[in-house]
Amino acid sequence: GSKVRVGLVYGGKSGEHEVSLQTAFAVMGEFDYGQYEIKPFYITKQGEWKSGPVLLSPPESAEALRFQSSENGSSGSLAPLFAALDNGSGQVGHTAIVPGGEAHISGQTDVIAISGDTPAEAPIDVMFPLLHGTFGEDGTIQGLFEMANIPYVGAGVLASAVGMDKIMMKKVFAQEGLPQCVFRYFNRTQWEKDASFFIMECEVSLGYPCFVKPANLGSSVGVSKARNREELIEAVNYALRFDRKVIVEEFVDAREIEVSVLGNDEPKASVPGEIAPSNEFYDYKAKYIDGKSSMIIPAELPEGIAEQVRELAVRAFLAIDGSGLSRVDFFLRKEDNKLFINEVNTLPGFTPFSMYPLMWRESGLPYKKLLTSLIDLAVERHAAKQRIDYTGESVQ
Ligand code: G1L
Repeated sequence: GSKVRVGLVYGGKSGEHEVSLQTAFAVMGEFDYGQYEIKPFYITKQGEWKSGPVLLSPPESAEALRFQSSENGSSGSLAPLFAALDNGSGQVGHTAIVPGGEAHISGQTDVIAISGDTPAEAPIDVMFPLLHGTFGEDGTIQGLFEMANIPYVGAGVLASAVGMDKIMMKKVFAQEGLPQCVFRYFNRTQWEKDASFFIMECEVSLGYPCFVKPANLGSSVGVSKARNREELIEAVNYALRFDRKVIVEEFVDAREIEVSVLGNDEPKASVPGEIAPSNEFYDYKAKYIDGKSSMIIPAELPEGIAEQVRELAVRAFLAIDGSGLSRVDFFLRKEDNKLFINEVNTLPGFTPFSMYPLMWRESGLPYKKLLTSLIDLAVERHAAKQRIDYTGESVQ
Protein backbone atom coordinates (compact mmCIF):
# COMPACT_ATOMS: atom_id res chain seq x y z
CA GLY A 1 0.00 0.00 0.00
CA SER A 2 1.03 3.61 -0.15
CA LYS A 3 0.12 4.98 3.24
CA VAL A 4 1.52 8.21 4.58
CA ARG A 5 4.01 7.37 7.30
CA VAL A 6 3.76 9.76 10.27
CA GLY A 7 6.53 9.94 12.89
CA LEU A 8 4.86 10.83 16.18
CA VAL A 9 7.26 12.24 18.80
CA TYR A 10 6.11 12.45 22.42
CA GLY A 11 7.27 12.33 26.04
CA GLY A 12 10.27 14.58 26.51
CA LYS A 13 12.24 16.06 29.36
CA SER A 14 9.65 18.63 30.40
CA GLY A 15 7.16 18.66 33.22
CA GLU A 16 4.45 17.92 30.66
CA HIS A 17 5.88 14.49 29.87
CA GLU A 18 2.74 12.63 30.98
CA VAL A 19 0.40 15.08 29.19
CA SER A 20 2.38 14.49 26.01
CA LEU A 21 2.19 10.70 26.41
CA GLN A 22 -1.58 10.78 27.01
CA THR A 23 -2.03 13.14 24.05
CA ALA A 24 0.01 10.86 21.78
CA PHE A 25 -2.16 7.92 22.84
CA ALA A 26 -5.33 9.91 22.05
CA VAL A 27 -3.96 11.08 18.67
CA MET A 28 -2.92 7.52 17.75
CA GLY A 29 -6.43 6.36 18.59
CA GLU A 30 -7.99 8.84 16.16
CA PHE A 31 -5.81 8.41 13.07
CA ASP A 32 -7.35 6.86 9.97
CA TYR A 33 -5.16 3.76 9.60
CA GLY A 34 -6.46 3.22 6.05
CA GLN A 35 -4.56 6.37 5.08
CA TYR A 36 -1.76 6.63 7.62
CA GLU A 37 0.67 4.49 9.54
CA ILE A 38 2.39 5.73 12.68
CA LYS A 39 6.02 5.35 13.65
CA PRO A 40 6.22 6.19 17.38
CA PHE A 41 9.21 7.99 18.92
CA TYR A 42 9.22 8.17 22.70
CA ILE A 43 11.60 10.58 24.42
CA THR A 44 12.24 9.49 28.00
CA LYS A 45 12.44 11.94 30.89
CA GLN A 46 16.22 11.54 30.60
CA GLY A 47 16.06 12.71 26.99
CA GLU A 48 16.72 9.36 25.34
CA TRP A 49 14.92 8.59 22.07
CA LYS A 50 13.22 5.21 21.73
CA SER A 51 11.36 4.18 18.62
CA GLY A 52 8.69 1.50 18.58
CA PRO A 53 7.38 -0.69 15.78
CA VAL A 54 5.16 0.92 13.11
CA LEU A 55 1.50 1.04 14.17
CA LEU A 56 -1.09 -0.13 11.66
CA SER A 57 -3.90 0.22 14.23
CA PRO A 58 -4.40 2.11 17.53
CA PRO A 59 -2.12 1.12 20.44
CA GLU A 60 -3.44 -0.89 23.42
CA SER A 61 -2.57 1.59 26.14
CA ALA A 62 -0.58 4.74 26.81
CA GLU A 63 1.78 2.68 29.00
CA ALA A 64 2.64 0.49 25.99
CA LEU A 65 4.02 3.60 24.28
CA ARG A 66 6.99 3.79 26.66
CA PHE A 67 8.73 0.80 25.09
CA GLN A 68 10.08 -0.25 28.50
CA SER A 69 11.57 -3.41 27.00
CA SER A 70 13.67 -1.16 24.76
CA GLU A 71 12.93 -3.39 21.76
CA ASN A 72 15.03 -1.15 19.66
CA GLY A 73 18.04 -1.49 21.89
CA SER A 74 19.70 1.65 20.73
CA SER A 75 20.72 4.04 23.48
CA GLY A 76 22.55 6.81 21.62
CA SER A 77 20.14 9.66 22.25
CA LEU A 78 19.16 10.53 18.66
CA ALA A 79 20.06 7.22 17.01
CA PRO A 80 16.47 5.91 16.61
CA LEU A 81 15.46 9.13 14.86
CA PHE A 82 18.43 9.09 12.50
CA ALA A 83 17.83 5.42 11.76
CA ALA A 84 14.24 6.18 10.72
CA LEU A 85 15.16 9.23 8.67
CA ASP A 86 17.91 7.35 6.86
CA ASN A 87 16.37 6.08 3.68
CA GLY A 88 19.16 3.76 2.71
CA SER A 89 20.89 6.19 0.42
CA GLY A 90 23.55 6.61 3.04
CA GLN A 91 22.51 10.15 3.82
CA VAL A 92 19.98 11.42 6.28
CA GLY A 93 17.33 13.27 4.38
CA HIS A 94 14.16 13.01 2.47
CA THR A 95 15.51 12.14 -0.92
CA ALA A 96 16.36 8.66 -2.09
CA ILE A 97 18.73 7.66 -4.83
CA VAL A 98 17.00 5.27 -7.20
CA PRO A 99 18.18 3.84 -10.49
CA GLY A 100 17.77 6.61 -13.02
CA GLY A 101 18.22 9.54 -10.66
CA GLU A 102 16.76 11.10 -7.55
CA ALA A 103 13.26 10.41 -6.37
CA HIS A 104 11.43 12.51 -3.86
CA ILE A 105 9.51 10.43 -1.39
CA SER A 106 6.61 12.45 -0.24
CA GLY A 107 3.07 11.18 0.14
CA GLN A 108 4.11 7.66 -0.80
CA THR A 109 5.86 5.33 1.52
CA ASP A 110 6.68 2.16 -0.35
CA VAL A 111 10.17 0.99 0.25
CA ILE A 112 12.11 1.97 -2.83
CA ALA A 113 14.17 -0.85 -4.12
CA ILE A 114 17.71 0.27 -4.69
CA SER A 115 20.07 -2.22 -6.21
CA GLY A 116 22.40 -3.48 -3.50
CA ASP A 117 21.27 -0.94 -0.94
CA THR A 118 17.78 -1.60 0.35
CA PRO A 119 16.53 0.26 3.43
CA ALA A 120 15.20 -1.84 6.29
CA GLU A 121 12.10 0.27 6.73
CA ALA A 122 10.26 2.90 4.68
CA PRO A 123 11.26 6.45 5.63
CA ILE A 124 9.00 8.89 7.46
CA ASP A 125 6.89 11.25 5.32
CA VAL A 126 6.05 13.76 8.02
CA MET A 127 6.99 14.27 11.67
CA PHE A 128 4.36 15.16 14.27
CA PRO A 129 6.03 16.57 17.41
CA LEU A 130 3.79 16.49 20.51
CA LEU A 131 6.23 17.98 22.96
CA HIS A 132 6.48 20.75 25.44
CA GLY A 133 9.21 22.75 27.09
CA THR A 134 12.94 22.77 26.50
CA PHE A 135 13.43 20.75 23.33
CA GLY A 136 10.06 20.65 21.63
CA GLU A 137 8.55 24.05 22.05
CA ASP A 138 11.37 26.49 21.65
CA GLY A 139 12.20 25.56 18.08
CA THR A 140 14.99 23.07 18.76
CA ILE A 141 13.20 19.95 17.53
CA GLN A 142 11.82 21.96 14.60
CA GLY A 143 15.41 22.86 13.73
CA LEU A 144 16.33 19.19 13.75
CA PHE A 145 13.56 18.45 11.23
CA GLU A 146 14.64 21.41 9.09
CA MET A 147 18.16 20.05 8.91
CA ALA A 148 16.84 16.60 7.99
CA ASN A 149 14.67 18.30 5.34
CA ILE A 150 11.57 16.45 6.49
CA PRO A 151 8.06 17.97 6.73
CA TYR A 152 6.74 18.48 10.27
CA VAL A 153 3.42 19.45 11.78
CA GLY A 154 2.95 22.81 13.46
CA ALA A 155 4.98 25.96 13.94
CA GLY A 156 8.44 26.38 12.46
CA VAL A 157 11.64 27.35 14.27
CA LEU A 158 10.94 31.09 14.44
CA ALA A 159 7.26 30.93 15.48
CA SER A 160 8.07 28.23 18.04
CA ALA A 161 10.82 30.35 19.58
CA VAL A 162 8.77 33.56 19.58
CA GLY A 163 5.79 31.65 20.99
CA MET A 164 8.00 30.38 23.80
CA ASP A 165 9.04 33.81 25.02
CA LYS A 166 6.32 36.09 26.39
CA ILE A 167 8.52 39.16 26.05
CA MET A 168 9.45 38.54 22.40
CA MET A 169 5.82 37.70 21.65
CA LYS A 170 4.61 40.98 23.15
CA LYS A 171 7.22 42.94 21.16
CA VAL A 172 5.97 41.32 17.96
CA PHE A 173 2.34 42.05 18.91
CA ALA A 174 3.25 45.67 19.66
CA GLN A 175 4.89 46.08 16.26
CA GLU A 176 1.75 44.66 14.65
CA GLY A 177 -0.40 47.15 16.59
CA LEU A 178 -2.33 44.43 18.42
CA PRO A 179 -4.04 45.62 21.62
CA GLN A 180 -2.44 44.14 24.73
CA CYS A 181 -2.16 44.88 28.43
CA VAL A 182 0.61 47.09 29.80
CA PHE A 183 3.78 45.21 30.82
CA ARG A 184 7.35 45.68 32.02
CA TYR A 185 10.26 43.24 31.81
CA PHE A 186 13.84 42.76 32.92
CA ASN A 187 16.46 40.05 33.36
CA ARG A 188 18.06 38.67 36.51
CA THR A 189 21.17 40.83 36.24
CA GLN A 190 19.16 44.02 35.76
CA TRP A 191 17.01 43.12 38.78
CA GLU A 192 20.00 42.31 40.95
CA LYS A 193 21.74 45.56 40.00
CA ASP A 194 18.77 47.88 40.40
CA ALA A 195 15.59 46.27 41.72
CA SER A 196 14.25 49.59 42.99
CA PHE A 197 14.23 51.01 39.45
CA PHE A 198 12.07 48.14 38.16
CA ILE A 199 9.81 48.23 41.22
CA MET A 200 9.23 51.92 40.54
CA GLU A 201 8.57 51.23 36.85
CA CYS A 202 5.99 48.57 37.73
CA GLU A 203 4.30 50.71 40.36
CA VAL A 204 4.09 53.74 38.06
CA SER A 205 2.92 51.97 34.89
CA LEU A 206 1.06 48.89 36.17
CA GLY A 207 0.07 49.47 39.79
CA TYR A 208 -1.28 46.71 42.04
CA PRO A 209 -2.37 44.04 41.73
CA CYS A 210 -0.07 42.90 38.95
CA PHE A 211 1.03 39.52 37.60
CA VAL A 212 4.62 38.32 37.63
CA LYS A 213 5.64 35.56 35.20
CA PRO A 214 8.82 33.89 33.95
CA ALA A 215 9.28 34.92 30.28
CA ASN A 216 9.30 31.36 29.00
CA LEU A 217 5.87 30.11 28.26
CA GLY A 218 4.78 26.54 28.74
CA SER A 219 2.77 26.40 31.87
CA SER A 220 1.71 28.50 34.81
CA VAL A 221 4.81 27.48 36.77
CA GLY A 222 6.40 30.45 38.50
CA VAL A 223 3.42 32.77 38.00
CA SER A 224 2.07 34.82 40.89
CA LYS A 225 -0.10 37.79 41.70
CA ALA A 226 1.37 40.70 43.65
CA ARG A 227 -0.85 43.01 45.73
CA ASN A 228 1.91 45.21 47.13
CA ARG A 229 5.63 45.95 46.96
CA GLU A 230 6.62 43.16 49.33
CA GLU A 231 4.69 40.61 47.27
CA LEU A 232 6.14 42.00 44.04
CA ILE A 233 9.70 41.42 45.25
CA GLU A 234 8.81 37.92 46.42
CA ALA A 235 7.04 37.16 43.13
CA VAL A 236 9.99 38.34 41.02
CA ASN A 237 12.47 36.27 43.00
CA TYR A 238 10.18 33.27 42.64
CA ALA A 239 9.77 33.75 38.85
CA LEU A 240 13.57 34.10 38.52
CA ARG A 241 13.89 30.50 39.72
CA PHE A 242 12.33 29.37 36.43
CA ASP A 243 13.84 31.76 33.92
CA ARG A 244 16.45 34.51 33.74
CA LYS A 245 13.85 36.90 32.31
CA VAL A 246 10.67 38.08 34.00
CA ILE A 247 7.60 39.90 32.73
CA VAL A 248 5.20 41.88 34.93
CA GLU A 249 1.70 42.60 33.61
CA GLU A 250 -1.12 44.87 34.69
CA PHE A 251 -4.22 43.22 36.12
CA VAL A 252 -7.26 43.35 33.83
CA ASP A 253 -10.67 42.32 35.15
CA ALA A 254 -11.71 40.30 32.16
CA ARG A 255 -13.27 37.21 30.64
CA GLU A 256 -10.90 34.72 28.99
CA ILE A 257 -11.68 34.18 25.31
CA GLU A 258 -9.75 31.80 23.06
CA VAL A 259 -9.79 30.96 19.37
CA SER A 260 -8.21 28.22 17.24
CA VAL A 261 -6.24 29.17 14.15
CA LEU A 262 -5.37 26.66 11.41
CA GLY A 263 -3.42 27.14 8.19
CA ASN A 264 -0.16 28.43 6.76
CA ASP A 265 -0.08 31.66 4.77
CA GLU A 266 -3.88 32.02 4.69
CA PRO A 267 -4.88 30.87 8.17
CA LYS A 268 -8.51 30.51 9.27
CA ALA A 269 -9.99 31.12 12.73
CA SER A 270 -12.57 28.95 14.49
CA VAL A 271 -15.53 30.13 16.53
CA PRO A 272 -14.26 31.63 19.80
CA GLY A 273 -14.64 29.81 23.12
CA GLU A 274 -14.58 30.97 26.71
CA ILE A 275 -12.74 29.62 29.74
CA ALA A 276 -14.97 30.29 32.73
CA PRO A 277 -14.97 29.33 36.40
CA SER A 278 -16.79 25.99 36.38
CA ASN A 279 -19.82 26.84 38.48
CA GLU A 280 -20.70 30.17 36.88
CA PHE A 281 -22.39 29.08 33.69
CA TYR A 282 -24.80 26.21 33.34
CA ASP A 283 -27.21 26.79 30.50
CA TYR A 284 -25.05 26.81 27.37
CA LYS A 285 -25.40 24.40 24.48
CA ALA A 286 -21.82 23.19 24.38
CA LYS A 287 -20.05 23.21 27.70
CA TYR A 288 -17.11 21.04 28.66
CA ILE A 289 -15.74 20.75 32.17
CA ASP A 290 -12.01 20.30 32.64
CA GLY A 291 -10.65 20.58 36.14
CA LYS A 292 -11.68 23.76 37.88
CA SER A 293 -12.85 25.60 34.77
CA SER A 294 -15.31 25.00 32.00
CA MET A 295 -15.09 25.57 28.29
CA ILE A 296 -18.02 27.32 26.70
CA ILE A 297 -18.03 26.89 22.93
CA PRO A 298 -19.05 29.03 21.16
CA ALA A 299 -18.53 31.82 23.67
CA GLU A 300 -21.53 34.04 24.19
CA LEU A 301 -20.14 37.42 23.16
CA PRO A 302 -21.47 40.96 22.68
CA GLU A 303 -22.30 42.09 19.14
CA GLY A 304 -19.27 42.19 16.83
CA ILE A 305 -16.75 40.81 19.34
CA ALA A 306 -16.49 37.31 17.81
CA GLU A 307 -15.53 38.85 14.45
CA GLN A 308 -12.93 41.07 16.14
CA VAL A 309 -11.45 38.14 18.04
CA ARG A 310 -11.12 36.06 14.88
CA GLU A 311 -9.52 38.89 12.91
CA LEU A 312 -7.04 39.69 15.69
CA ALA A 313 -6.20 35.98 16.05
CA VAL A 314 -5.32 35.65 12.36
CA ARG A 315 -3.20 38.83 12.54
CA ALA A 316 -1.38 37.49 15.61
CA PHE A 317 -0.73 34.15 13.89
CA LEU A 318 0.74 35.91 10.84
CA ALA A 319 2.69 38.34 13.05
CA ILE A 320 4.64 35.52 14.71
CA ASP A 321 5.02 33.78 11.30
CA GLY A 322 2.86 30.89 12.47
CA SER A 323 2.22 27.72 10.51
CA GLY A 324 -0.05 24.76 11.04
CA LEU A 325 -1.88 25.73 14.16
CA SER A 326 -2.05 28.08 17.15
CA ARG A 327 -4.49 28.78 19.91
CA VAL A 328 -4.77 32.53 20.44
CA ASP A 329 -5.87 33.71 23.90
CA PHE A 330 -7.55 37.03 24.70
CA PHE A 331 -8.88 39.03 27.61
CA LEU A 332 -12.25 40.73 27.16
CA ARG A 333 -12.30 43.53 29.72
CA LYS A 334 -15.59 43.51 31.62
CA GLU A 335 -15.98 47.27 32.09
CA ASP A 336 -15.91 48.24 28.40
CA ASN A 337 -15.69 45.02 26.31
CA LYS A 338 -12.22 45.97 25.09
CA LEU A 339 -10.14 43.07 23.74
CA PHE A 340 -6.51 42.46 24.73
CA ILE A 341 -4.42 39.72 23.21
CA ASN A 342 -2.77 37.60 25.90
CA GLU A 343 -0.72 35.04 24.00
CA VAL A 344 -0.35 32.76 21.01
CA ASN A 345 0.15 29.12 21.96
CA THR A 346 1.84 27.12 19.21
CA LEU A 347 1.47 23.89 21.24
CA PRO A 348 -2.06 23.95 22.60
CA GLY A 349 -3.66 21.14 24.56
CA PHE A 350 -4.46 18.58 21.92
CA THR A 351 -6.53 15.68 23.21
CA PRO A 352 -10.00 15.37 21.60
CA PHE A 353 -11.29 17.04 24.81
CA SER A 354 -8.96 20.04 24.70
CA MET A 355 -10.06 23.57 23.85
CA TYR A 356 -8.24 23.73 20.49
CA PRO A 357 -9.84 20.65 18.86
CA LEU A 358 -13.22 21.35 20.49
CA MET A 359 -13.37 24.86 19.02
CA TRP A 360 -12.75 23.36 15.58
CA ARG A 361 -15.35 20.69 16.20
CA GLU A 362 -17.93 23.38 16.96
CA SER A 363 -16.80 25.13 13.75
CA GLY A 364 -17.53 22.00 11.70
CA LEU A 365 -14.06 20.42 11.62
CA PRO A 366 -13.99 17.16 13.61
CA TYR A 367 -10.78 15.75 15.18
CA LYS A 368 -9.94 13.25 12.42
CA LYS A 369 -10.22 15.97 9.76
CA LEU A 370 -8.11 18.28 11.90
CA LEU A 371 -5.33 15.66 11.96
CA THR A 372 -5.52 15.28 8.16
CA SER A 373 -5.42 19.07 7.69
CA LEU A 374 -2.36 19.41 9.92
CA ILE A 375 -0.48 16.72 7.99
CA ASP A 376 -1.46 18.30 4.66
CA LEU A 377 -0.34 21.74 5.89
CA ALA A 378 3.02 20.30 6.97
CA VAL A 379 3.59 18.78 3.53
CA GLU A 380 2.44 21.98 1.77
CA ARG A 381 4.78 24.14 3.81
CA HIS A 382 7.69 21.82 3.12
CA ALA A 383 6.93 21.83 -0.61
CA ALA A 384 6.72 25.63 -0.66
CA LYS A 385 10.13 25.84 1.00
CA GLN A 386 11.70 23.65 -1.67
CA ARG A 387 11.19 26.60 -4.03
CA ILE A 388 13.57 28.76 -2.01
CA ASP A 389 17.11 29.20 -3.29
CA TYR A 390 19.34 28.91 -0.23
CA THR A 391 22.61 29.13 -2.15
CA GLY A 392 22.17 32.37 -4.01
CA GLU A 393 24.09 30.62 -6.81
CA SER A 394 21.45 31.44 -9.42
CA VAL A 395 21.87 35.16 -8.72
CA GLN A 396 23.71 36.82 -11.63
F1 G1L B 1 2.06 19.21 16.07
C1 G1L B 1 1.19 20.11 16.45
F2 G1L B 1 0.04 19.85 15.88
F3 G1L B 1 1.63 21.25 16.01
C2 G1L B 1 1.06 20.15 17.93
C3 G1L B 1 2.15 19.92 18.69
C4 G1L B 1 2.04 19.93 20.07
C5 G1L B 1 -0.16 20.40 18.52
C6 G1L B 1 -0.26 20.43 19.90
C7 G1L B 1 0.83 20.18 20.69
N1 G1L B 1 0.68 20.17 22.10
C8 G1L B 1 1.57 19.67 22.95
O1 G1L B 1 2.63 19.23 22.61
C9 G1L B 1 1.27 19.68 24.43
C10 G1L B 1 2.19 20.65 25.08
C11 G1L B 1 -0.13 20.01 24.76
C12 G1L B 1 1.59 18.33 25.00
CL1 G1L B 1 0.81 17.12 24.14
